[in-house]
Amino acid sequence: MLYDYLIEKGAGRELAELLLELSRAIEEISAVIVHTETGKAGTQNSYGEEQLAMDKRADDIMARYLGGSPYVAAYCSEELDSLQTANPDGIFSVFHDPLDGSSLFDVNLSVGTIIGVYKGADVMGRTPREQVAALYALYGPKTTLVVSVGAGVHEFLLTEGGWKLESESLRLSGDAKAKKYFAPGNLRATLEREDYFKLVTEMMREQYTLRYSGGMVPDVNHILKKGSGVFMYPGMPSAPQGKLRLLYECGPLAYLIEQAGGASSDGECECAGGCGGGGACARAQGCQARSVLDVKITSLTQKTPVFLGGEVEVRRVVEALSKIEGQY
Ligand code: P6P
Repeated sequence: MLYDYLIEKGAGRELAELLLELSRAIEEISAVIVHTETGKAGTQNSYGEEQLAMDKRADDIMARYLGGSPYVAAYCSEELDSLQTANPDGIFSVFHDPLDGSSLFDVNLSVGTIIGVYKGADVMGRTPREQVAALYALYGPKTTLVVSVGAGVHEFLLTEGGWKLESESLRLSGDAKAKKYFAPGNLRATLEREDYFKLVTEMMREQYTLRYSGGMVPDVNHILKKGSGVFMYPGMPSAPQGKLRLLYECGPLAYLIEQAGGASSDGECECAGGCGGGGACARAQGCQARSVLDVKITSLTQKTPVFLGGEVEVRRVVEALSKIEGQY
């Protein structure tokens, strides 16, 4: 089912085979999650963040599938320090967050796996627009897999009989009458930047419904499944690039949101005036919010501010938030 569907959507045989292997890794992670204790692994990742036993378990499962795949030349994850060489004859490189939102794992909230796939072994100097596929798994009450190979966004449900197509062509409707949801992350930034405080306050006054769990996968999944909403995780003077990683989180999710007819941005405004940043010009000349997909990849651990959702809402956010020194 999944393999044939991916081929039908235009994936070549090798890519469809790779995504099938990744779906098997997700099945294994899903099964392990239910029975794994929530203890700490006693180690830290390359960001100095405490790793949970389940972080390591999920990363090890992914590494086993990626390292053993004939299609993978190289891979890296949020939990690893460096690019891992896999098969010298491999075609793709894979970047993933094996258990995103793991800090929610010990309180039994939904977590996910995020995966971006590129052709070639080296992505430095390239952009997430070159991804040939992106997908996430959501380990909620149900385990679902949401994937795109460049022909729309499609959701599969893990059943006892395997992966079954649950929703075809998820779309962000852009309908102004659709219910308004927002996921304002990094609220601590409102203490450091008046523009974000003002934007969040305005959206509350406009009666946006809050849907923020602290897990990027369930929060972005909510936007895709409802067909409306905006996820925000801005930078701030004490952390201009924010917290979320370009390769392992923002790039794949931006690919999926844009494949569903939505928009993404890092907050940069590429206006005709060439001001090189959000703020004054955006209001004057119409904001050309730079897509997350066009952010140049300069390191494996690169972070970026990120705004994902309906086109109108993403543009509004970029116009409302000004450039922070050192943010771009
Ligand atoms: P905060 C989870 O740790 C994560 O990486 C994303 O899944 C999530 O959107 C974000 O961080 C939550 O960050 O600052 O709200 O804890």
